[in-house]
Amino acid sequence: EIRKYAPHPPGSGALHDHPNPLVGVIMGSDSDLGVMIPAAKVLDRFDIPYELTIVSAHRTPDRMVQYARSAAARGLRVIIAGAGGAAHLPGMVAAMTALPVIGVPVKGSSLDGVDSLHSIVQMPRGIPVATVAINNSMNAGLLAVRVLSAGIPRLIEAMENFLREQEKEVLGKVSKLQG
Ligand code: RP5
Repeated sequence: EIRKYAPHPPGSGALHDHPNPLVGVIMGSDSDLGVMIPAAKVLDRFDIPYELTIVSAHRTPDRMVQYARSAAARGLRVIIAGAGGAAHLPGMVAAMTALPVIGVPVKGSSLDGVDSLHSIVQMPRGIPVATVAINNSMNAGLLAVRVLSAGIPRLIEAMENFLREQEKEVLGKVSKLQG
């Protein structure tokens, strides 16, 4: 059963924003926050409890190990991990948990984020990381909802509604253009 989410100000940086989070939204640095907020907004929209925090693979390696190793036992079901540069966070976390990990390549100041994309998407065999487009944490949130929705009619219905709304919005623009 998917528990209801009690709203909180996203970006509070707390390790446990909700007592029973199902999704862990982590990022390598506070400089990634702006890119990662859309993932949190999607989870808000679908009433999914989540936590949002900073876990740096290279600056806080012990925290990363502790986070990944304890994630499943704490009740998380999906982890969304955003990182820029040599973006090893999603892969390292995936190596230390059996949970599905969705990686968000964050566009840094150099190389247009292609470095992050390659770091995340090119995981060697055995350790999968689902990778979304550069800076597209909204899709990471939507994918997390889809992962969670297996066997949960409320979530499947909510996703179908979302798709219909999106379609309606585009068709509205088509009619407007055509006058
Ligand atoms: C990575 O290095 C972070 O994910 C961030 O995208 C990048 C730059 O971090 P800061 O130097 O801005 O903290 O760890």
